[in-house]
Amino acid sequence: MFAIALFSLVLPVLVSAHGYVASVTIDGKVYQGNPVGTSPTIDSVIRQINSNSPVKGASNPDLNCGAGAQLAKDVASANPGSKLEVQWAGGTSGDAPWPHNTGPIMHYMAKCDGSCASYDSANAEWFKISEQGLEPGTQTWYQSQLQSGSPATVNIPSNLAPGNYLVRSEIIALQLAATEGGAEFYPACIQLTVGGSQTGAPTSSDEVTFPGGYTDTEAGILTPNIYNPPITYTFPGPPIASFITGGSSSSGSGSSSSGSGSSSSGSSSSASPTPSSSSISSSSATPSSAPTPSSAPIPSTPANVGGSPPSAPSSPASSPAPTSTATSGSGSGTCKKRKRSVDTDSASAKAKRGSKARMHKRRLGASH
Ligand SMILES: [Cu+2]
Repeated sequence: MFAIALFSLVLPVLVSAHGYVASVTIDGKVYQGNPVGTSPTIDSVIRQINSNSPVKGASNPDLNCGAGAQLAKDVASANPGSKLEVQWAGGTSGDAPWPHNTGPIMHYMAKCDGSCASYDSANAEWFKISEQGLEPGTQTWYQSQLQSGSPATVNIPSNLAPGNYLVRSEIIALQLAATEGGAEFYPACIQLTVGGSQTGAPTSSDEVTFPGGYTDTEAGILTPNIYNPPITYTFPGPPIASFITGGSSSSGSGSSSSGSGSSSSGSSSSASPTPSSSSISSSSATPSSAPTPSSAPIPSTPANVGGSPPSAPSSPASSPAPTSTATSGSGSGTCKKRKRSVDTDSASAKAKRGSKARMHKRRLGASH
């Protein structure tokens, strides 16, 4: 009896260290975030959260921009093709590395109604711009690179129309996701103004709300075989917006394929099917390794995000960044590290498509 009690006391501790976005670097300029749950001292572009614990449950309002997310004071300038390096950190003050290594990293964007500094994103229409799962040909998740201090990297779509946008960076940690409700969501929002004169925009079938875009039981969130290789990982949520992937039939009309595997993202071949497997990190910072799915027609428009190097404009090199205390790779994450011998097959059979996501749209309380 006592032994059991003790055990249950100890176990939660092992998985209790989590994290947040400590800073973001946009075309080389660093923007710091405020530490979790503190009185903000920086006019940041990153919406501050009040807990670094994971958001649990697909209908949780905090799935939008993170736990108790607050509007941020500033907005960062970016352009089509701009490179964002999102520095996920462990703990609450940016001094430890990201603690988890199992599960996808995804990025979404949504247009703000007016300035993002005053925009309540509870009903924002999010479209996916990138998704990264297992590194092609390996048994390693891209997420594991964050443990060594690398940022999650994503490019603003090179053909995105100008405007005010939020970028929603999301990590899902799946170490407990063999059980329904076990998936840990870590969303974070960054406020941007995107310049340029491109015209790319999502269609309504590309868009979802958060909550609304996920269910607790869909593939990629409920993952009974997460430690039972080989894994064929299916990303949750909508496919990458069609204007990014080239508008080819890949993401279809969004109406024809709910639930089915979609012809498009070359389901389970070996290479990562989406053109979005930008290097998170380490090696080359430039995302130039996107494998083009052989099956999919080559889009005339370069498939941005991690795809071909953006025709990017020179970054508006303006004032120097605030301090640049990006998290270093040192420190000690305390989260229990589960085994990470997930088998290859980075292929992701895309199961859900736009129409389904659309269906889930609904209003679920407000929170930023
Ligand atoms: Cu954690």
